[in-house]
Amino acid sequence: GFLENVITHSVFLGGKCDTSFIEKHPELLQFREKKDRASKVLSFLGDVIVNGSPGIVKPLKSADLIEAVVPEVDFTQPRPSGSRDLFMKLGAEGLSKWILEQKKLLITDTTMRDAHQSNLATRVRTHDLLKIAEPTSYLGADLFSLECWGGATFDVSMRFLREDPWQRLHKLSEAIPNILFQMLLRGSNAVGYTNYPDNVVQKFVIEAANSGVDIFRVFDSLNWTTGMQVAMEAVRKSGKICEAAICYTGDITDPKRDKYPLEYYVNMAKELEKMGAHILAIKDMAGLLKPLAAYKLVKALKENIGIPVHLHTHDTSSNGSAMLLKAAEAGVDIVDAALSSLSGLTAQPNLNALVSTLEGSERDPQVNAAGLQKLANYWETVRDYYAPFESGLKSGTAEVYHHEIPGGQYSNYKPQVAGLGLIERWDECKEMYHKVNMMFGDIVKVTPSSKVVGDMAMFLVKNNLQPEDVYTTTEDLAFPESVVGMFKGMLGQPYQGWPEELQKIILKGQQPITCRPGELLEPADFDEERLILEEKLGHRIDDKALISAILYPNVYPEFDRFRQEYSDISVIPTPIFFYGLEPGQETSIEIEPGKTLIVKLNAIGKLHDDGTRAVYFELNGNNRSVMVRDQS
Ligand code: 3PY
Ligand code: ZN
Repeated sequence: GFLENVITHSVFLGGKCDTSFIEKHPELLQFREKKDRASKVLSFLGDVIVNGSPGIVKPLKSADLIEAVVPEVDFTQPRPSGSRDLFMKLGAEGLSKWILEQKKLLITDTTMRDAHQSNLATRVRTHDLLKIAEPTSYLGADLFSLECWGGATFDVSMRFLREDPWQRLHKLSEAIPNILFQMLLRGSNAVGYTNYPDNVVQKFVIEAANSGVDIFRVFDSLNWTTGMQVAMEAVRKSGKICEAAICYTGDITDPKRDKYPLEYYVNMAKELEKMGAHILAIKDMAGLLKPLAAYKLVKALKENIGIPVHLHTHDTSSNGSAMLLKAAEAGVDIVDAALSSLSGLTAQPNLNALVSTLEGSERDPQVNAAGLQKLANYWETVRDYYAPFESGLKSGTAEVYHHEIPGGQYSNYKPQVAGLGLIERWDECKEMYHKVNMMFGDIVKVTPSSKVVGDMAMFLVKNNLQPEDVYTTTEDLAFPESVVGMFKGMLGQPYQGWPEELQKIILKGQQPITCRPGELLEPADFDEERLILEEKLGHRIDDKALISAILYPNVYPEFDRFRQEYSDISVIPTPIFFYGLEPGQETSIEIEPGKTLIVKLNAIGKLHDDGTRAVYFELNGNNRSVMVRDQS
């Protein structure tokens, strides 16, 4: 044990130890009980069976959920060539030209990222993605791209699903080598909620490019192009496709909402083209772009820039399909949509319906409609597994034009409100979101600026305050940290600046910055950070893990500890992962190719005085039990 601990220690492996190494590292003398993979998986299952899954108040019964049918595909046939093959041949510039030459409307499928981020709080697991990955590479081969990474998926996969986002990306790209992979990158905020040093953003892009991302949709949460520079340059340098986004807010057809008129977006688009974008994205994160406005905007952009236009929206109002149709009429090159069963509500409009609508028209997307229906059928069953994460919205709502909550935030804001015990004041919280936006000067709201608006709204509701009270109260208000940071300039600068009086009140004498926050942040010392982390974790880590830990310094170590204790649990089928087993129920878990555990729950033991219970299983026919701490 001792020797093994020494020779597997990160410092020892790093070759940087002298003779004092053993004295300085008392942890070498602590022997961890070595558990095999199967025991770790059983420990995890035991915990879910006794304590449930974190955040799920009303669990389902896994036995009631049926296994999703994976469509039959003849894998002996060669894989159809797709957009990624084209990109390999043409490069980024060549692909951009090719897009402009297409008459057909190109389609990005967001099912694997934004659709479930928006409708299911980002909870879709790698297990369900991987099962449909290979069929997708055949049946969806005519799609322009698959959005399958970035946004909140990075955070949620480690924090809640306990799985490695890099592994998800890598495995998906192995299974789908022919279709372009697209990710959402929050500019200087990478895939987090705060500004990171430039070299962290650069390294993140390099690793993501190496792991399978082809198109990086880069945006800034305040539409501050300065904040997009580093990320855009890093993408261009990696040889991948730089898609720069203008975030759409307000309403260009409403003369009363004149802060962001048509020219504002056209100017921003021209600037992004100059900055080296291969594709321009219209990022309508809340679904505020109305059909007639879309026609105007797309027409104007097509007239003023020479790169393709890619339109992203959310169907919160249920006007999404009409909007896409008008945009297609105006000449938009690519649109985002989601497979029908995960579409609509706060997610993207219905992809299959869009395809049918355009069939036979000038903009016929020329995709395999029957194949895409089979994929949608798979997701229809899978969606049931995630029922506790649904937003509760049952229909589209025009109210979104008023509150302007982004689709990806809606299914997150609601549980946050509930977590503060304010759910019976949900309507007030939505209204307050609107009021806070106006108070902040009518800003672009998208992660992370949207989160700040949400934080402030919840703060005011919780404290029974109205925005006016902030100016008049004699009380010393402890504003949320995110609000102070944003007004300090840590997310960059909003169009036309911050309201000055409010900024003074929030900053309480602190001086705001107006430069790029990245300029003030020390570059990360990757070697140093790696050493610190490896010592803390007690094992070596690769570059991707290092990036995860730098982006999420609190989440990553906890995720790592979890994985040490329970192993890689992304292999467990989703119903079992969330809801466990009932006594007598059996499941099979393929822990690695060809190695399957047949697990049956026999019984749950009585509560012991020390707060633990035994959980009795049958593992591949042998009796096994694990002790679990009962948290109830
Ligand atoms: C994200 O940043 O996660 C978004 O989806 C923004 O719309
Ligand atoms: Zn979105």
